[in-house]
Amino acid sequence: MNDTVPRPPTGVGRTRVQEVAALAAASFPGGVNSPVRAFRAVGRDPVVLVRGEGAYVHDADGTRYLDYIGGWGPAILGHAHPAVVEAVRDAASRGFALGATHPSEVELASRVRAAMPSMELLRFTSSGTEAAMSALRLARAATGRDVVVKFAGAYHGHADAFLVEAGSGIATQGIPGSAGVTEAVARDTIVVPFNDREAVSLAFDRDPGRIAAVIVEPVAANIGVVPPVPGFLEHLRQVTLAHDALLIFDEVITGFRVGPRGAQGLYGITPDLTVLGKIVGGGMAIGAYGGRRDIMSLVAPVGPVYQAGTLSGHPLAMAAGIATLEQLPPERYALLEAVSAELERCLIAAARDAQRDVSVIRVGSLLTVWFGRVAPVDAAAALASDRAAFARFFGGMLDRRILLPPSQFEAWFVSLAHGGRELEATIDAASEAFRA
Ligand code: KE4
Repeated sequence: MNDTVPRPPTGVGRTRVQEVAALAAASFPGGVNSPVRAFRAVGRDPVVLVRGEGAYVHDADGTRYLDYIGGWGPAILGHAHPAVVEAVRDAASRGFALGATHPSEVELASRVRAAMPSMELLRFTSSGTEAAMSALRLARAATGRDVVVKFAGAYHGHADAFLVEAGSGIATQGIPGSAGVTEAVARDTIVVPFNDREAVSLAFDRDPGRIAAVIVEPVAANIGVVPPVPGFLEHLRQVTLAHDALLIFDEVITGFRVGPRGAQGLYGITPDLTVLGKIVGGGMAIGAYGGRRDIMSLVAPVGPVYQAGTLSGHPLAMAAGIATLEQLPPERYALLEAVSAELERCLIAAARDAQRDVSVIRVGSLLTVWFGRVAPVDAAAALASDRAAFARFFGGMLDRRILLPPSQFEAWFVSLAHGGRELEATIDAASEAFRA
C-alpha cells in the first residue's frame, strides 16, 4: 500500500503536509475546522488530504491511504463517485444558491419520504446539528414541555442542549459538558445510560409531565458502534407514548447507512421525528428533520416554531443527495453487508491469531474494533476500553497506509468501493498492527 509519491518539500525541510498543517494552525483553533480532525486522541500528526477516489484518499504529499473515515459517513459509495460528481457539476452550471424553492428539493424529499414514511413532512438544513436543534425546538413547542432526555455519549451535533455530560448515577440532571453551556440549559437535559431501560423509566418517573422528548441514536455510533439491546428501542417508543413525549431518532449516521430505510426500518420502530444528515447529502453540506404531519405543521411559516436557513435545500446538496440515493437500491446493501461481515470476521481472526483482547462490533457497514475483553453496551463501558491500545493500533494502521477514524469512539465506515483487494490490504495491515 506504500505508493507514496513524494512531492518536493515547499518549505525549508518541510513536506507539503507539514506546511499546510502549520498554516492551518495559524488560522484555526487546533489547526482544524472540526476537533476530531486534529488526531489528538491518537497522538499522531493529522493528515492533510487533497483528493478522494473510491475507497482511497491522497494526502498533500501524494501518499495514498485506504480510507475508513469516509468523510465521517457520507461516502457510502466511495469518494468522488462519477455519477455524484457529474450531478453536482451539472447543477453548479445553473447557479448555486438561487434563494427559492428548487425542483431538486422536492425530488430528494420524495426519495427520503419513500424510504422513511414516518417523515410525512420534512425540512432540509445545512448540517445535522441544525436539524437536531430544530427537532428539539419543535418537540418542545409540540408538547409544551422543556426537558429532553439524551443518552450518555450520544452526539447530536453541538447545539447547547446536547452538549451536556452526565454527572453520574442513573437519571441525572445534566451538567454543562462544554464551556459556554449555561446551567439553565443543562437543567433541561437529562442524561441516562444507553441501553438502560430502567434509567429511562426512572427519568420519566422523576419528571412526570416535564419531558418533551427522548432523542436517541438508534445505533449508538459516537461511543464507537453500540447496537440497541433487544427491546430497548421498543421500550423508548412505549415509554414516550405512555407519557405523551416524543421519540426523536437521530439517524444522521444510520440513515441510509444501516439499510435503505435506516435504523427505523431495520428495527421496525416509528419515531415521531427523525434527524438526517451525511449520506442524504452525498457529502455536501446537509441536514434534515421531519416526522408526523401534525407536529411538522407547527414549523414556520405554517406554525409558530421558527426555523430557517439561507442555504437550506441547496441545489448542489440536493443533486449530490439524489445521485447518491440513486446508487443505493436495496440490493446494494446486501453487497455492503457481505463485505462488512467479511471484514469483521477477518479482523476477529487476525486479533485472535495475534492473541489480542479485541472485540469487533458491527451493524451493517458501521463497525468498531474495541480493545478490551468485553464489547461495551454503553458510554461508561466504552470509556473503560483500552484507548492507549487503540491509539497504538491506529498508528500501526496509519503507518501501513490504512486510515481509520482517529478515535476509539468513532465508527469505521465501509463503502461500496471497498472490495476484496481493500479487505486483503486491511487485514494484512491489521495482522501486523495487532502484533505491534
Ligand atoms: P453535523 O452538524 O456535524 O453535520 O452533524 C452532527 C451529528 C448529529 N448526529 C449524529 C449522530 C452525528 O454523528 C453527528 C456528527 N457526527 C460527527 C462524527 N461522529 C461528525 C464529525 C465531526 O464532528 O467532525
